[in-house]
Amino acid sequence: MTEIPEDHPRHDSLVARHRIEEGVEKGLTSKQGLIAQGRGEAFDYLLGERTTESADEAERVAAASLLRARHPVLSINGNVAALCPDETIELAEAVGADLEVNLFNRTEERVRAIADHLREHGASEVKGLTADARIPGLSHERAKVDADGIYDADVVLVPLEDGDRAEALGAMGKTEIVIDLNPLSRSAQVATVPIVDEILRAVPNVTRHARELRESGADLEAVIAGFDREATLEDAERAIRSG
Ligand code: PTJ
Repeated sequence: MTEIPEDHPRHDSLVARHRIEEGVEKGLTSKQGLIAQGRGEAFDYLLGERTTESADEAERVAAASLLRARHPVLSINGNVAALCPDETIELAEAVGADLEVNLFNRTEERVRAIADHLREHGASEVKGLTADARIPGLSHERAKVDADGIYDADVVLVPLEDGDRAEALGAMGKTEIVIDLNPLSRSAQVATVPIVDEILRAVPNVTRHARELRESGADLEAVIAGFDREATLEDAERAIRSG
C-alpha cells in the first residue's frame, strides 16, 4: 500500500479506500463494495467528514440500546469486515454482543473468509455460517441468518446496507440500529436508531458511549426514550445541504 502521510487532507478517506481494496483482494469484500464505499464517501464529503452533534447523540442512544438488549447482534458484511474489524470486535465486547456475518452477495466461501478474518483479529465466536433460519419477507440472500443469532436477537446493528432488511427486521419486532452516511437510504429511513456517520468514526464512538454509560450508571431507558429519529434524519439532511 502506498504510504499516506498523516497530514494529507484526505488521509482518512484514502485509508478507507485502501482497506476496501485490500478486502476485495483478500476475498472478503465484494466488487460492489467498492461502489458502496464511493457512495458513502460522497455523502461524507458533503457532511464535512465529521461526526455531527445529532450523529453523536444517535451513537449514544445506540450504545444504550445495545447495553439494555437481551441479545444484541452486530451484523457484518464484506465492507465492515474490511474497514473496521478491530473496532467492531471491541464494540461487541463492550456491549456483550454476538458478531454475525450476513451478506447480500452471499457465497459460503466469502462467509468463511470473513469469519476467519474476524477470528484472526481476535473474535472468539462468529455466527452466520449455520444459516438455519430465515428473515420472513426477504427473497434474497440477506434473509439467511442463524437461529441463535440475528433470528433470536432483540437489537441488531445493521451497518452499510441500503435495502429492505432493516424493515424486515423491524417487522419481526427488533430494534435496528443502522449506520449509513445517506440519510435517505431505505435502511436509515426505517431504522429505530439511524446513525448518519462514517463507520470508522461511528463504531469507536458507540463503544466510547457504551463505556461511559456503564461507568456512570446512566438510566438507559431515559436515554432511549429521549431520542427523536425523525429529528436526527432531518438534521443530517440539513447538514448535507448546508455543508
Ligand atoms: O458484503 P455484501 O455482499 O453484503 O455487500 C455489501 C454491500 C455494501 C456491497 C451492499 O450492502 C451494498 O451494495 O450496499 P449499498 O446498497 O451500496 O448501500 C451501502 C450504504 O452504506 C450506502 O447508503 C452508503 O451511503 C453507505 N456507506 C458506504 N460506505 C460507508 C457508508 N456509510 C458509512 N460509512 C461508510 N464507510
